[in-house]
Amino acid sequence: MKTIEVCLTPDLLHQYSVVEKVAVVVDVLRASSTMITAFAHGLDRLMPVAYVEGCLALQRLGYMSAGERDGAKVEGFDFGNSPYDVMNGDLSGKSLAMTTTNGTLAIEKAKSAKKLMIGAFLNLSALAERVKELNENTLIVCAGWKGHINLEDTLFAGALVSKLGDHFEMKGDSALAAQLMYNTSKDNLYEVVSQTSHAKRLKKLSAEKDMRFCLEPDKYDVVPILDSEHLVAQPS
Ligand code: 3SL
Repeated sequence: MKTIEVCLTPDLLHQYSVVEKVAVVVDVLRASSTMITAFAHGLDRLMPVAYVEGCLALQRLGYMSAGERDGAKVEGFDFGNSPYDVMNGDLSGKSLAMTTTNGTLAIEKAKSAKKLMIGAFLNLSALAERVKELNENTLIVCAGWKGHINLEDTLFAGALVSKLGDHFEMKGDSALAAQLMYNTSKDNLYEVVSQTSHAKRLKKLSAEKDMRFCLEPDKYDVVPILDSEHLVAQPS
């Protein structure tokens, strides 16, 4: 049986051999949720970029741009890091360059994986099906917050581990901890996530509605996957 592990923050990635694994990168609030929403609304490809300058350079080459610093849209970008921005942004058939504080950095750090996919509650079941089909040792990489763990990504990791429990062997206590946390929170996810430090940051940015949206399970069946430098929508 293949294994499933959880890396609770990209700062711990050196403890896992990501090159030998399928990586699922998650930043529930809000980067991976925004990416999934953009693809669900027709985005053609997305270049994740670690730094603002890289995004602006791609914008000059014709890409649309999206992302945040301190949660706010970066000056000169077309979109912020809200699912509502990209669903109303007519991104159909377009290329998007995106940079966020933790989400795109986590992708950058995990990109040597055998395959890299993007997960969030929004695509939970479709993603679980894809991971099952691939049937490789799998590592869930939580974006966390500036090197620290966060609860919302850990809860998502627990949800995915729960879905894959019969097909993969859980390896390491972080997978077990994530699953236990998810099991005690799943019936009141919004109330639990509302208590997190990032929820409090988002409230200050009036992005509470984003949070509610990002916690909706299985809204979309699209699974973004890294193909060379770009994320593309997984063909079904
Ligand atoms: O850290 C990130 O990558 C962002 O998702 C943070 S925020 O929700 O846009 O503030």
